[in-house]
Amino acid sequence: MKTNVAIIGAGPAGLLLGHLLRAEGIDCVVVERQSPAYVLSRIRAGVLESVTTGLMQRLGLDARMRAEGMVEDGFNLADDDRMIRIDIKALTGEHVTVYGQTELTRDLMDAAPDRGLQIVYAASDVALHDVESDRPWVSYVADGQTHRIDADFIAGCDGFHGASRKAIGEDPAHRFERVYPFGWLGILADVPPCHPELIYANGPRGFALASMRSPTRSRYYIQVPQEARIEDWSEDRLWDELALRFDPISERGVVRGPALEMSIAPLRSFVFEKMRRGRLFLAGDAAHIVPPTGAKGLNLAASDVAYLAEALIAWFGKGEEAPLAGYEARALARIWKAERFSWYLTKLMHRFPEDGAFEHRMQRAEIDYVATSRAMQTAIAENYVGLPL
Ligand code: RFL
Ligand code: PHB
Repeated sequence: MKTNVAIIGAGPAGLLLGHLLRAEGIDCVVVERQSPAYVLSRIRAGVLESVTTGLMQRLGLDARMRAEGMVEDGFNLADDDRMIRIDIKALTGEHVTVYGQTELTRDLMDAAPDRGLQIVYAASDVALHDVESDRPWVSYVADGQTHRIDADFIAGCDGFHGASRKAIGEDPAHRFERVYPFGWLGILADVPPCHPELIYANGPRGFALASMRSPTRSRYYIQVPQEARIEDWSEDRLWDELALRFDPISERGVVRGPALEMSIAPLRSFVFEKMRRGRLFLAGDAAHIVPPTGAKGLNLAASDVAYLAEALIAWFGKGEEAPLAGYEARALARIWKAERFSWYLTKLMHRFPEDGAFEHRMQRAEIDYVATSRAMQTAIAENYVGLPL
């Protein structure tokens, strides 16, 4: 098979890139290791910046998102029993949209056949070849047969554990990493959220987040030690913990219900600064990870592919090399700022096992400063809604 751009990975980065290229008549094929059902079963992001919703709008794929997504004009930081509302609408004129990654992915998947975007699911042993030549190619195994895709370019959108970053070469000089000594235990349930807006809470029992997917579906997380195992957490134990943390500060208190999903995600900050090798480009989690505090991961994947699509469109349309040459620097400038914000909010809102009384007083002083300073709140709000492209 021959195509213009072979895209590895059908997560948000790969699917968005595929649609952006197809909208300009550029041929592409997406190769995904998992099945469609598996991809849709991963419960991840919930908060979208206008950069991300804007891309869906530009593609004309935003009808369901506009109908079902929840516009949020503010969110809350809680410190023990004090709530600080960050009025993002008043401070920035913008809002964020609560719309699950699963739903966004489904919209992109469903629209693929009509837009001529071919997606090969359940492709195993995906390998990248000759990425420094003008004719890079991808091989994979499906239905017991080895297939080959010849392309002009390869886009590595295959997440943190994918094959593309390895094909760039895992030189430690390009890796910048911080692993946090805790994870997030999350639960999704069809119960009304405890509060109309998100609450990021730093309490004596550790960090907790009250989020949602709709007025009838809640998403909660709590900080758990790095070594915590999901088997040690019954649903009842988690609901008890959430009630302890949110009943005193939320509008309605925590409503319990059967879990639709429960899982633990480790927290990591990671940037791989080499996002290009020859005709291979990385985008999204393949090149960087943020801790979920701040809700930046999916949104960064979206801004990467907006830049990459623009550069590829300029190459195919006008033969321009410069936008492709500038992709890495342009993407990294936004990535590092989102890394900084996610790291800052993680440090501000979590209990670190190595921290003593002094560090805790520093955290409290910082939160107190946020509570009383419009400048601090504006800085937080403008990062939360997303820095401009
Ligand atoms: P993905 O979504 O990991 O997709 C990569 C795809 O590549 C496939 N793949 C391969 N395909 C072929 N060959 C291989 N060798 C392959 N290896 C992997 C995978 O199966 C997969 O389908 O990366 P992408 O597209 O870059 O998207 C990134 C986002 O998924 C991620 O950044 C966000 O989910 C992060 N995130 C959040 N981001 C936000 O913007 N807002 C949030 O509110 C938010 N909350 C979260 C989050 C991530 C979380 N977890 C579980 C990590 C909350 C959590 C709990
Ligand atoms: C979510 O709803 O899953 C969510 C919201 C905000 C975050 C992270 C995750 O910062």
